[in-house]
This record gives sequence, structure tokens and C-alpha cells, in this order.
Amino acid sequence: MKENIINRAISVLDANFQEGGFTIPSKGLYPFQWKWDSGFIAVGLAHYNTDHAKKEIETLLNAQWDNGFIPHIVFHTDDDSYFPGHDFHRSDLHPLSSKQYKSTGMTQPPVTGFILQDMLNIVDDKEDMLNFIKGQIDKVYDNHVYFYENRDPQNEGLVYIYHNWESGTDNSPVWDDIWDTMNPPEYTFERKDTTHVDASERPSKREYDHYLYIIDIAKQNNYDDTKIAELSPFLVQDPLFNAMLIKSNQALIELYGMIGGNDDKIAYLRKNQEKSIASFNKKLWNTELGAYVHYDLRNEKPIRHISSSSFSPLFAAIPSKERAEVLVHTMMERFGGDDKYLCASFDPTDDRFDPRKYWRGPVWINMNWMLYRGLKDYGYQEIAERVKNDSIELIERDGFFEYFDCRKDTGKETRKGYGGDNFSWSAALIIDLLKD
Ligand code: 2M8
Repeated sequence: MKENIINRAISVLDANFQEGGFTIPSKGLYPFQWKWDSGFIAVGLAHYNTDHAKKEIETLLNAQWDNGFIPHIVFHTDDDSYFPGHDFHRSDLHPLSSKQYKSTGMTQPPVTGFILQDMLNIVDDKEDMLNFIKGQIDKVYDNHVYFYENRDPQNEGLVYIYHNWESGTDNSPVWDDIWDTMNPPEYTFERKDTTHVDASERPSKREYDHYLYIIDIAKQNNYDDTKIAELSPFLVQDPLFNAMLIKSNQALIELYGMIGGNDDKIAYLRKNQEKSIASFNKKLWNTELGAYVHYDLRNEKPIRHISSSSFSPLFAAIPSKERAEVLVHTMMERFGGDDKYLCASFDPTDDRFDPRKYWRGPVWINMNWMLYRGLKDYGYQEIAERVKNDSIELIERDGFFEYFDCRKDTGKETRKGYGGDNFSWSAALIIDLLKD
């Protein structure tokens, strides 16, 4: 069984690998290179094709801007089957954007640092991988410097995101609180996603109006970070995004330690790491809910809803042992019923929960992969195993879908897999889970 899933997963990844040296998330729906997808994909590739794993990271980092920014989509080709494409995003408006690659002007969770460390842990030829890392690590470091110097206006060690697409959890009900503060114009545009996937599984037209409006504001200001911090109606400190930064800081500190001779960079990362972890625990922890929550920096208030992002700090060693216990208790109480697969992407006890719609409730394999490791690190072996086995069961049942209905009993609807099929990070991370 195990070998069979791994072989099928490899076929998915191989079919999605492109001539340009990168992997698309899913044929039809997502025809370019996405930042955090690339990281997860490289972990899977490292298990069986080191050259492709290295290429994946290299092609992403090649598109870095001169200010250290790494965009969320790199448009390697002129494919017009995705909206909004490069002609809407117009990365060329920023004076320091890549002259060689078209991209968006927004980013995604900074996973690349810890991915490099994972790749090193996975491969047999450590020397070869460490040499590769030596050639790439400064780009990832520059990306972290970009975040701390440009995305932290109150100098707290917590960086903001200015768009829901930067979070990776696109239509999470958490953002509904922000949409309530906005009234964007009605845009006329042609959706492409709903030609590949049923509209009921994707964000609504009105949600897209909000998404496009925030980009328009950023474009009117040539993607200038200071202006965005001043003007964007969406300005959020996201626990998932910041946990990824913290996890990657730690990986960079350890990798630089192995490489040697980078004391100034290690010192910079350590200083920020300490500050980030302290602020994270102080500002993003919500005692009443017993969980980490998002903070709306534009309107200066916490967003009191629990999502799977609330548990991601476990993966980055952020909570104390005591706090982790509270967090895991909250998770099991709200998300962990016997009638559900772990782990729903949004609180099943919340009115906004939808078990089948994208980031509003379904299970996502990348979140489960992080949760599995976080739970294991804190000694919750049994729950970790459940997260792993649930992930395997869902994929074995239905295939390598983008997301899965989190309910065990779905009545007449026997299908659990939704969104894009043959989805790359589901394939890549199941390989890693099965090899663990
Ligand atoms: C989804 O997001 C893109 C926009 O970035 C979309 O809906 O068009 C998200 O699930 C995101 O996290 C993911 O990186 C991307 C590609 O898989 O798809």
C-alpha cells in the first residue's frame, strides 16, 4: 500500500514538473510557480530526484527582487488560462522588481528556509546538498531581512501581510471580518478557476472584488511597502505566516552555523528571532479562546476566530509546554471529534465553518504535515499519528486532491476530495509523511 501511494505520488509530481525547472501546483487550475507550493514540492522531490528538488528552489529564488522580496507567483510562461495574470499584477511597477521574470507584487509564507534544512536532512549526499544550500541561502536571508525591515512598521518582530493571497489561506472566514470593513467596486472580469473547478468549491465573485481592489491600491502606489502599510485596508499579522518566518529563521541560524563564517547574519537572525517569539506569544495568543489568532493591524484588534493557522506555532516551537497543552486541548475539543478527519482548516464549531469550501473548513495536506511534526515535537505522538493516518486515508480513498471534506459521514455524497486533482503538494508531502 505504502509503496503504491508513493509511486502514484511520484507520477503526479513528474507530470506537473515543467521544462523550465519548476512544478505547477495542478494542471489547468494553477499553471505557474507558487512560492510556498514550491517549498513543499521540493521536500517531496528531495526523496527521489535531488536535481529536480534543487531546480525547484533555484527557479523560485531566481525571480527574487533586488530588495529581497520573493513573489507569490512567478509567471514563467504566457499562459492566459489563469486570472489574474501578470498583466493584472504588473510587478514591473516596482522599481526593484525582477527585470527577467514577470510576477505578482505580493508574497506568500516564508517556508524556503526550513525547506532547505529539510532537503539536507532527506538526501544521502549531504556534501552536495550543503554546497547547493551555500549558493542559495543568502537569498533566503535577504528575504527575511526584507520582511523585518519593510513589513514591521511598529518594530515588534511581527510582520504583516497586506493581502489574503499572501496568507495562502485565501478565503478563510477569518478574512470576513476585514471584508466587513471594506466596500470595493464591482469589477468586470473573467474568472478562470471556475472553468476548472465547480464554483461552489471556490471563493465568490464578491470576494474576488475585494481581492482585486487591494491589488489596485498597491498598484496605484507602485507596490511601495511604506504606502501599502499606510493605505491598504487589509493589514494583518497572521500566525501562520509569522510562524513560518520563525521556523525558517531557526533553520537559517542552524544552516549558517554548519556553513561557518556568517556570524553577523546569525546575530541578526537571533536578535529578531527572540523578539518575534516574544511578541508572537504576547500579541497573538488569545486566553479566552485558548488559541493563537490573527491580529488586524489596520483596525488594531484581534480577529477572534480559530483556524488551522492557529495551531501552526507548534511546528515552529513557539508555545511553552504549558501553552501547547492548552492549544492542543482547544484543537481536540473543537476540531477533533470522532466524526471528523483531522484537521479542518477552520473551526467546525463556528457559524462560518463550511466542510467543503476551500479554506473555510476542508482538510489540507500541507497544514496536516506541519501539524504532524509540531505535535510530535511536543510529545503528542498519538494525535500526531491520527493526523498522519487521516491524511493517508483521504488520499488513498480519493486521490491527490487539493483539499478534502473533513466530515467522515458525508451522506449521499461519497466523494471527499475537492478542488484541483493531482495536486502537487498533496503528493509531495504524503511521500514525506510515508517515509517518516
Ligand atoms: C491558492 O491560491 C491561488 C492564489 O494564490 C488561487 O486561488 O488562485 C491557495 O490555496 C494558495 O495557498 C496556493 O499556494 C495556490 C496554489 O496552490 O492556490
